Amino acid sequence: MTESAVANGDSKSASKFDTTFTQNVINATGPKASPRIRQVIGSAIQHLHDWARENELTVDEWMAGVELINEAGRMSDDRRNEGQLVCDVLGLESLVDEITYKLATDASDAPTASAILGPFWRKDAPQRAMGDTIVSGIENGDNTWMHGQVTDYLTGKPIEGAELDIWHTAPNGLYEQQDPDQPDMNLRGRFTTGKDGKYEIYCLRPTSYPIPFDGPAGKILQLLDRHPYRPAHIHFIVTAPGYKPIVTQIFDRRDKYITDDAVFAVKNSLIVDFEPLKGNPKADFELSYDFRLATY
Ligand code: MBD
Ligand code: FE
Repeated sequence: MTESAVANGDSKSASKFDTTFTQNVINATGPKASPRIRQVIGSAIQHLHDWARENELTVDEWMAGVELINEAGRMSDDRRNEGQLVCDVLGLESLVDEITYKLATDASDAPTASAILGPFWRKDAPQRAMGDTIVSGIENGDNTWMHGQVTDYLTGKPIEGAELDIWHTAPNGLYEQQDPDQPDMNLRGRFTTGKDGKYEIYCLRPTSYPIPFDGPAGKILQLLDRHPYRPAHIHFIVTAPGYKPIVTQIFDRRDKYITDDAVFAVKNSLIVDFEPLKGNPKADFELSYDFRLATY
C-alpha cells in the first residue's frame, strides 16, 4: 500500500487494495454456511484484512494481539469474563447495545433506556421481599432508600409482577464474586412489584471504581494511556410478562467520571440524583427512579 493511502485516511478501504487474496478467503465459504454467517463473517474478514493492510501490521504486532486474546481466554471463568471486558474498553458492547435498542432513546416519554450488561451479573440472585435491603456486612456504605414505579410506557399503567434484578459494587469497588470478604450474593437481589407497580429497595449509593485492570483489558487501557474507572452505577434487569426486558444501569450525576466512563455506557436519561434523606434510620440517601417498559 502507498503512504498516501494511509495519510488520507480513506475509510472506504476495500477499493484501495488489490483484494484478490481477500476475495479468495471470503469465497472459500461453503454452500452450507447460513446467509447470516456468510454475511457477518465475510464482512469481518474483509475489515480485518483491510485493517491489517492499512496499518501494515507486523508479525510481532499481530502475535501480540493473538497473545492478548489467548490470555483473555485463560483468565476467564464464571466469575470473570475478560473477553467481554476487552470488548467493553473498546466500546463494542455499548455500540452493540446502541444498535440493538434503537427504541430506547433518551426522550423522557420513551421506554427506559438500555445500558450494557457488563461482566458481573449473576443468575439466580436471591428473591427478596419488597422493602428489604440487599446490603449485608457493610458498615461504611451510604445507605440508600431507592423506590419508584414500573409502568407501561404507552399507557402509564402500573405493571404488576415486574421483576427488578439489581446488583452493584461494595464501597471497596468490588462486586461480591470478586471479593472473598463479602457474603455470597451480597448487594444483589430480585424484587417483584405488586398491583401498584411500585418497588422499594434498600441499597448503597455506590462509588466509582476501577474495572479489573490486571489482564488484557487493563493492558489495552495502559497502552492507550487511559484510566480504568467507571462512574458509580447500579445495574438492573427489569422484566415483566408481556413486556420487553430492559438491561440497564443508572449513574450518579455527581460522580467525577460521569462524562468519562471507561466502558462508554452512560446515557443522559440514566443519570440520577441521590438526595440526602432525614428521619429514616435505615438510609442517608433517597433515590427515586421509575422504569417504563414497552410491550412486544
Ligand atoms: C462493570 O462493573 C461494568 O458494569 C461493565 C459494563 C464493565 C466492566 C465493569
Ligand atoms: Fe458494573
